Amino acid sequence: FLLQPESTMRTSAWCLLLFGALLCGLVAVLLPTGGLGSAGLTRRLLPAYLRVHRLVAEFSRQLFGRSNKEGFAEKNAQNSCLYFLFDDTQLQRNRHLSILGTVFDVSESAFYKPGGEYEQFTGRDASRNFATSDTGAESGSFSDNLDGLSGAQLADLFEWQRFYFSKYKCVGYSRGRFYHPSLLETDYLRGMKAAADAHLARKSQLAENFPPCDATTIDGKTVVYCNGALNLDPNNVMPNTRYPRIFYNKFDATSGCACVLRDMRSDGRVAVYEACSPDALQCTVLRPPPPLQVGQCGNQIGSRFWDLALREHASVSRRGDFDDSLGTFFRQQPGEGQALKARAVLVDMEEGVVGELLKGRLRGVFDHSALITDVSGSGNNWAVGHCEYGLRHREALSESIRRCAEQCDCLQCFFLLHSMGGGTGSGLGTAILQLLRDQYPEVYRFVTAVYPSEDDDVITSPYNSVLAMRCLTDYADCVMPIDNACLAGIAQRVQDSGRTAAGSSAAAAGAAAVKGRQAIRRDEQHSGQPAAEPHGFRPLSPAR
Ligand SMILES: Nc1nc2c(ncn2[C@@H]2O[C@H](COP(=O)(O)OP(=O)(O)OP(=O)(O)O)[C@@H](O)[C@H]2O)c(=O)[nH]1
Ligand SMILES: [Mg+2]
Repeated sequence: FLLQPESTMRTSAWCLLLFGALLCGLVAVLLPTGGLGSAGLTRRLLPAYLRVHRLVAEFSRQLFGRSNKEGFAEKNAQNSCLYFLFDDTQLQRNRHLSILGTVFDVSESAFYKPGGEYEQFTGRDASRNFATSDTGAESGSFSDNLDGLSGAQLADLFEWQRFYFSKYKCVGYSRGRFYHPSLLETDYLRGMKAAADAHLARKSQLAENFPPCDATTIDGKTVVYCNGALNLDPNNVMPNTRYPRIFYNKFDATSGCACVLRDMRSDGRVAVYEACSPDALQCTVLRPPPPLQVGQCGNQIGSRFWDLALREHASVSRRGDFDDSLGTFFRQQPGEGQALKARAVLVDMEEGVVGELLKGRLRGVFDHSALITDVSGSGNNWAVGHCEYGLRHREALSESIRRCAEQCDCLQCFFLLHSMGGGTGSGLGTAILQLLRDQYPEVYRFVTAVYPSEDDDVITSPYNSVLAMRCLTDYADCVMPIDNACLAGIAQRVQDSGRTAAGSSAAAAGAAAVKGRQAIRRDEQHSGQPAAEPHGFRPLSPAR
């Protein structure tokens, strides 16, 4: 060891030698007096060993002019990890959390105590769950297998690890996939690190060429701009002046506003905003009309959409800024706090589902003036929804739709989401389509209709579907039918593949998307604000 060329090995060898001498001295002095019980021996001696190692590492660095490059020594010098090697039983017994093979003592945090919200992460290495934002609450699966994960997911995972370093004491390493028994990193861990680094390098290159635009709301409209100020003179430009463009980022599969230099304006990845001059330094974003969610099914699927949209945005815009992509689906309420409001019309003829939405986590997001409800529902009867409620609520529906339509800049289509099996979705949904046809004949009507499965529990669903289909034929311009049986099958398959945890990255991403957890917000990581929970979601607030 003493002759090893690697400074890490040499340092450790020297360290062990010195520590051994120290230990002998201690034992010689303390054992006869009964000063050290054997149970606490290792625990008491470890900090001393760590201190000796640091001293020797520093001495070695000064002497040989080299820093420790490899594996654990560098990490320890930076993060003060203890040199403990944990096996699975020890991890479980101590209720420690392992991420990428690094073990943290989370026992002091209420979140990880028995009954705590994140108890499930203790006693194991659930690195894959961190990377895929799967808390395991639904899937019940935990794994440290990172095969098939994307660079972005791996980069996220290493960020999680930094988070734990910043908040909890690192007490050692878990043996297995990420660390050899010698405490050196495995090739597997190095490969994952390299993939994450490559991702970050590409991402920072992209961020340099396509920095995000600033955005603000002027007269209720979203305006995107570059160069840090509004109302700049487009005739007085400098070589570093940037122009707002829609940027299609294939790398992250996202799109949004990016500021590009003059000679990058013809890049294939960018496009001019509709109704905005190519030389403009700011553009008003044209907002599409809001979706109309009708009935229980429409509102339940819709609510997951809003949830997912917010989480996706949170994962892309780490500061949670209000930008043009958020402006597509949300608007900022004028006044104090500038609350975010979903641009949706919620319709249901019973109060239950909408009431739940208004009590849930997204309660602040829905605009109460865009809710239309009744008390008793349509009783799974197309005719009640279509004829009775269609007539009774025609005025309110018309008014609500008009208000939403006025807030959008390019009224090209309406988008309706409902089931074909229930009374409200099929009956009132198609009555709304008829109303749109009458009042906005020039505007396209797109419908996503959920068709009942073979084992549907609504006995009248075949009748409702047939009656509604006739209306769709007459009033809709485009229908995207969704087979509920297929939907359930996909969800099941994705969940199963998530359970084995070694599924493909696509499956994992799909699982997270179905669960609506694609983008877990790292509250404490990014905000500097106190947050309620490390794995939870920041309370929604606008323009942060
Ligand atoms: N995929 C999916 N299908 C749903 C959901 N909720 C209900 N459905 C389906 O929708 C059909 C029943 O329609 P609902 O939307 O519950 O009924 P409704 O439109 O509220 O009508 P009424 O209850 O009669 O007033 C059945 O085929 C259900 O399987 C859901 O959350 N997801
Ligand atoms: Mg209902």
